[in-house]
Amino acid sequence: MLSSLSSISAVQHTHTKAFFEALSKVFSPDNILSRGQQFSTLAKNSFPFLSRLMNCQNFLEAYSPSTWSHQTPPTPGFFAQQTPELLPSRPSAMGGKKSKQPEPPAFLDKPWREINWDEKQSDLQYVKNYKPHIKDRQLRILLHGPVGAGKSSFINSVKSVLKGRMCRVALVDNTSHDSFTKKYTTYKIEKENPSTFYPFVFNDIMGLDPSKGVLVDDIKLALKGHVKDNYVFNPEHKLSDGDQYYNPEVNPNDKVHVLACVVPADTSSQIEDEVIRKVLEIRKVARELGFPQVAIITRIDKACPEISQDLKNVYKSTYLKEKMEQFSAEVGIPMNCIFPVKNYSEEIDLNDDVDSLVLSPLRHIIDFGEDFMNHKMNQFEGYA
Ligand SMILES: Nc1nc2c(ncn2[C@@H]2O[C@H](COP(=O)(O)OP(=O)(O)OP(=O)(O)O)[C@@H](O)[C@H]2O)c(=O)[nH]1
Ligand SMILES: [Mg+2]
Repeated sequence: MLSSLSSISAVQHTHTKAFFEALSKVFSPDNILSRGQQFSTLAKNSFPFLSRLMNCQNFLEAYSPSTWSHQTPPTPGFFAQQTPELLPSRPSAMGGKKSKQPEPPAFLDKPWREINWDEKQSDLQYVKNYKPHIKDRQLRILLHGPVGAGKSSFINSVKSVLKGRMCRVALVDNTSHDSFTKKYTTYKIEKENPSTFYPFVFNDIMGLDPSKGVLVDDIKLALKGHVKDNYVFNPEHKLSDGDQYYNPEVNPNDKVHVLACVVPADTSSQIEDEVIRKVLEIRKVARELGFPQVAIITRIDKACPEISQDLKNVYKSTYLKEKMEQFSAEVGIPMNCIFPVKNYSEEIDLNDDVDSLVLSPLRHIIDFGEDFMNHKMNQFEGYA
């Protein structure tokens, strides 16, 4: 065994992953499993270099956290078959409880995603010109996410960009102990012509909280169009058929077309594991119904001082990119459906860069929702 271990020791400097794969051949999984706890203690006590390797950064990189999620077990191989104490702690999304402290922000020379900062007008025009292919239809976009993530602020930001002036229609709160938004509310946005509206609406809901927030069952009902406006969410009881706010006769415009998960990027707004579990549950229902899903990452200015100084740094920040990748791995939303935004929060006047970042997800949401609506039309609205 010693000679085998010295040969392994030689491998450790080349690549940690390769090292552990070699090690797994020496200690067969069956043998390891049968010894379990004893083996891990023996390994830690007898081979100090092994203990060091368990904690080393190379290991984390070799077994990329981006491949981990609640649905996917850790990378197969030696460690997939080990007792939990041998596994490095799973990084948690968006600065969750278990995440390691973020490293100081670093910057890329070139942005990893292109945004044309000078094309705000064409993006704005695209949104203004949007008309659903199906006559008299409107897109319904449901926002969900942790308490204080910026759901209501995002609706205000969209409305401000489209109206060309600062708007505060959805009430926003700065304390964020409990969800400030309590009622199910549909927000329409007026066009320039009086009494005409954009053909998309936003639904704001109570925030997700480990114990007190909106119930996942109520979100499921909302997705299917069964929740009437002004319903006050009750964290104790779900809405049920027969209640005055239960909509039994759903028409196509009541149903949701795009589900947007709003999450904060800053570490001061850490997301609890229980909230992540609820997001996953909501995503599962939405996936079964075929909804397009996006994530909107807010408070990016609070997450990174360089972004706060200049929003154009948004896709140069490796810190933010890692945050997005972690969230993507945690909940399964692909990176190209995750959009960082800076909501209007302290500003009193509009800013072109803020507008550009808000328009970026909005364009995509409209495209995804339009495709979904047409697809469902072809399937005879089969998700009631
Ligand atoms: N700096 C900064 N602050 C933001 C941003 N988005 C939201 N906020 C602030 O975060 C706080 C919470 O925002 P809300 O819009 O009320 O969050 P919410 O998700 O609607 O919260 P609940 O309704 O309580 O679930 C407010 O003080 C906002 O001004 C952002 O992008 N940057
Ligand atoms: Mg709110």
